[in-house]
Amino acid sequence: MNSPKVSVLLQSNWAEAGLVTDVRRGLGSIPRTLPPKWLYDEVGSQLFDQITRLPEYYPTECERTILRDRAAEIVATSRATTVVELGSGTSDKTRVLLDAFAEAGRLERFVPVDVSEETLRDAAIMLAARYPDTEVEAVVGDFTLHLGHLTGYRHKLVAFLGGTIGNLYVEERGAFLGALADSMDPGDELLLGTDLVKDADRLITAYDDPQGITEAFVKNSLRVLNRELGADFDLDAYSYVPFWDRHMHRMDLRLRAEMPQHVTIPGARLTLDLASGEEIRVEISTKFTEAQLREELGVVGLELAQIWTDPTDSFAVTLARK
Ligand code: AVJ
Repeated sequence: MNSPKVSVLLQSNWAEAGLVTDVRRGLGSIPRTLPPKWLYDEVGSQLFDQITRLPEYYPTECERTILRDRAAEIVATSRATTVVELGSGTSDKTRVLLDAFAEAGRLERFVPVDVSEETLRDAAIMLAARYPDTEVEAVVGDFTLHLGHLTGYRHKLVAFLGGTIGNLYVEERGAFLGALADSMDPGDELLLGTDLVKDADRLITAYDDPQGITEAFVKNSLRVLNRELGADFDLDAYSYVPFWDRHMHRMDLRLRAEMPQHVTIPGARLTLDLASGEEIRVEISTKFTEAQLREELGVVGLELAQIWTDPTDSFAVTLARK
């Protein structure tokens, strides 16, 4: 039996402490923001899963297509023997890639990294059984905090898929890429999934589905605060405002108070007075061009080796090397 190893780097109070800090910092100042990582509680993860199956939401399917059709090419272009996956979840989409590495006899080690210990343990057991010759070393960690712990592997490819990098604000993205590059040795590689700039209609439709699933997903952030911090947000008092910021190349998903709101958030020792029309920024989803990718990776010393897109040129998977 191939047993996975699981290391826990997160402290048990990670979520509680992090949420309070983020809420005090983000909601306590103007413009009011809430980091998107708190969208993914049980309900939020289920809603996101539904989003990925909406006909309007193209990114998941496009990335899956690229990984399926190009897995062998990606493996042939890469020189890695260890695959690290950041925000791995169930590693569902990654499996076709891992299969191709294993088939080529190149999957010595797989290191899935995720904040959700339960999901990760289940995934690690499944993956160890699927790849009997591979060491599965799961890490329960936050990829914004624990990149420094991933330096011990030689010849690694760090996969960061799903377009999650697009959720970081520009400064956060620069800091993240810098820390990531620092955690890599010369020759190590990054496999990055990013959504691409495209016409506004298609983008807005992908984030404003007629069934209202995306709206429910974004509004769930307030429900998380009500439950975890004893807040008293009235969800019906907010409307969902998704818009395309064409200067920043990003979808900007907000909640707007339609009437003045007095909100108490006891768990964060915070009270808010929102004016009528005031907005809370819940999530951005940045879209890239090839030139932008090349530039931002270049700044941190990563050279773009190859970029694969789906047949509709909607989404990109990029291999870069240090
Ligand atoms: C999973 C974070 C990449 O930005 O498209 C989908 C999240 N938010 N619909 C994205 C999301 C609203 C998604 N990411």
